[in-house]
Amino acid sequence: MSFINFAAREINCKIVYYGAGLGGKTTNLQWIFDQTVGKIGGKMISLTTETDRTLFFDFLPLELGTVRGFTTRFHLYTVPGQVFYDASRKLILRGVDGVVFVADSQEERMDANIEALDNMQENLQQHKYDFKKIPYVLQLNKRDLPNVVSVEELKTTLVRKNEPVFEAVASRGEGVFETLTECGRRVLAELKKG
Ligand SMILES: Nc1nc2c(ncn2[C@@H]2O[C@H](COP(=O)(O)OP(=O)(O)OP(=O)(O)O)[C@@H](O)[C@H]2O)c(=O)[nH]1
Ligand SMILES: [Mg+2]
Repeated sequence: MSFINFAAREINCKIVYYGAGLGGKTTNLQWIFDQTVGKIGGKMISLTTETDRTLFFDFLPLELGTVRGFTTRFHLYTVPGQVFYDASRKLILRGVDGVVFVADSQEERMDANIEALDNMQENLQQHKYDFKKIPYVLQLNKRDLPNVVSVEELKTTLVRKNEPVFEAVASRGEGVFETLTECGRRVLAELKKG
């Protein structure tokens, strides 16, 4: 649920990057951050465990456009992908306006992708979201690796509604802004309806 700050004439929206462990969610955010607010001295909050993986969330305010004279500010979060952090994932989905699912294109991560997708839908449902209606984008990441599943096969397995699909190499920034912009565009379209 977007939060409107009338005094500042700002609409705050929350986009959550979801997906299995090590799929590249944090890498997406890091790239966006480095190209935007990082350049002007902004801060990204990243809590990590000893093994340097997301424990809680990354946070990134980013302005993408206006709705009826209000500035829109996007807050980007990633969930921890490791299976045992389900409580954190559930918490981070609270108040979400749009979701990006980052799939790992590698053959050996297919089961993990499917498990994470099911888990995402389950957690959205627990927050009473209608998955059919929520702004949602699928990213097929790690397209640079040798052992990847074909895009067609990934689509057959991972597409859950009529969502847009983007190929990406997040570590090189490829497809990163395309993914975010489309999700942001869908969130704004939803806001304009309401
Ligand atoms: N080759 C390749 N490596 C990538 C790509 N994107 C991310 N990586 C690497 O994959 C590893 C995991 O990336 P993260 O962004 O930390 O993954 P995550 O989804 O945030 O993982 P969790 O926080 O554990 O859920 C890192 O070593 C990244 O550099 C990519 O497109 N290609
Ligand atoms: Mg991470």
